[in-house]
Amino acid sequence: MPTNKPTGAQLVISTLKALGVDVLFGYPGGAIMPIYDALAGSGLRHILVRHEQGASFAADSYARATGRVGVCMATSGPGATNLITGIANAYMDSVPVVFITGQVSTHLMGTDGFQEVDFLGLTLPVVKHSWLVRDAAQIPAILARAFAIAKEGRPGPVLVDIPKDVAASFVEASEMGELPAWTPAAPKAEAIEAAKALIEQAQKPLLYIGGGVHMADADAEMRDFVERTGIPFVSTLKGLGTVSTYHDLHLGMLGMHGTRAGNMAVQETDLLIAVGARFDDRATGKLSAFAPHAKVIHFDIDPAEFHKNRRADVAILGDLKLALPALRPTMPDISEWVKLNKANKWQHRFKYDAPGKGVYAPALLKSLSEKAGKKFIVACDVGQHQMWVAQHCEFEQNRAHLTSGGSGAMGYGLPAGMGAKLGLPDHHVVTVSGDGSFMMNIQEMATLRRYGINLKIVLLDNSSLGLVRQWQELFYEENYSEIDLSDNPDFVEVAKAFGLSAFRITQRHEVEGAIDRLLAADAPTLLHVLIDPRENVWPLVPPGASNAEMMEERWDEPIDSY
Ligand SMILES: Cc1ncc(C[n+]2csc(CCOP(=O)(O)OP(=O)(O)O)c2C)c(N)n1
Repeated sequence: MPTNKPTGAQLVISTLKALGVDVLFGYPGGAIMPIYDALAGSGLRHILVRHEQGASFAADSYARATGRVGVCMATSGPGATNLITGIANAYMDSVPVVFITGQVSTHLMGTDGFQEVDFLGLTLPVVKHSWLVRDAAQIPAILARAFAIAKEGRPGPVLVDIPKDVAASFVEASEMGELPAWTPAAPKAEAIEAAKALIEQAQKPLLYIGGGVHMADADAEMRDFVERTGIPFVSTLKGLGTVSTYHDLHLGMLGMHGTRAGNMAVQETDLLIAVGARFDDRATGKLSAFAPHAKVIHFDIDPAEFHKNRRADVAILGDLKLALPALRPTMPDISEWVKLNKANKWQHRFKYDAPGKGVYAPALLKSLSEKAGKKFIVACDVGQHQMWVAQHCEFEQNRAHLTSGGSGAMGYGLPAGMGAKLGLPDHHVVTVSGDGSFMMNIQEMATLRRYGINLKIVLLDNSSLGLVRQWQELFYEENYSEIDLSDNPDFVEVAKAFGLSAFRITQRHEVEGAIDRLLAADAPTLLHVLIDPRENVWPLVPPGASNAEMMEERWDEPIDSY
């Protein structure tokens, strides 16, 4: 019966518009039909992916790249469960994404109805907050709250599960009302004073910068702090680019595949200043041997992070935008310490003169980041190529390095590149992937083609699950178990079949021309690079060892054709 009253589904769409959403990622199905019905012709830009996992990763990277809340929709049952990896990914890396899922109608819930799954229950450990909506009139308020919760404090994924009958029901028009304001905690003056005293007594202070800094939008404050104090810094995987990686005082990434200079500094420091970092095991190595001589100052927005892995001498809870400028120590003389670190950085710099004529992936990535310039954004997959990107690409700005850090989810790279390019169309967005990871969401090439998303893909193909192969080589006595991908399809032909441009290189002398051609292309393009399957990531801290016990680079005899 025609009525002027809106449906719950219409309220979903009108609220998303009112919240300023400009693009969302999704895939329709039975239980979410009313919402897709309301979406058609609404003016909201929806990207129809080819697999829900692609939508979840794309929404995540859109949020990381732009600083806005990502939005993702899927239907109940298998549509929703296909999102779980992406939800966990956003949770582990504290990314603000609102997931809207259809649910079976309320009278079918609990009956094992068609495409029914208790999605609220399934996702409980990996969401910041979730709702099962029972009253359509509440949709505007719930969505507004969901957006606010996703962003405030420590960001994270929020789920709104909407049964089909609730979405289809007519309600009195309701409004989302005022977006609830959230004021981040201001740091306590005593904590700032205590931190100041520790810095003023330190001889070898070191900053340990994590992904939380750019989540707090405190890059400018962080950069200012580095300039004011002259304290050398190491970055976590997610902290890369927060302060330019070109900076003189940057000692590189720390941890398992960190730089020698960075890890040596952590071993030596007498005051470790952790900013928006969580003492993750990939960064710390053996915890008991991590920064063994250091007192610790820990800045975080999430009190649960304090003393979780490492006891802090001073814990500063609150907004980094306030806390960093408030901390104004009179710096002691640390010039010898700075000199030592710069010398280590120079002495242990990466070398790119690998033997042979084949493509040396680290050199290719270094060249790629140089040629792409300041507006370079890279989205990685997971594996050796991911670690090479972290080691060899330079990042001038935050939000430029998009990687599945906490969860380490293969398949992230291609949809992540897509989401970032949609968010920041005037940047050079490049996905760097491995042959194993690429296959996990290869179908999203069709999405690139459909929407003309000008993403560039560098596929580093070693015909194997390289990082696993490396571990089997080094720690399982070369017992290679289920890592062979030598029967990969012809990726150039596959990409062409999806409607992309694609070309291949196999030799080192082809690298420069190929990167120029890739970056200049005005359509989504794949560069397929064959690399030595025996190449390893160096240096490496073996599992269970301390960061002081890094294994050093070694090069095999070259293989010049693969
Ligand atoms: C979804 C998922 N499954 C399994 C793993 C375990 N894993 C980590 S790295 C890796 C190999 C990655 O191979 P590839 O994408 O080819 O990259 P490469 O290491 O060769 O550069 C695997 C299987 C993972 N991180 N994610």
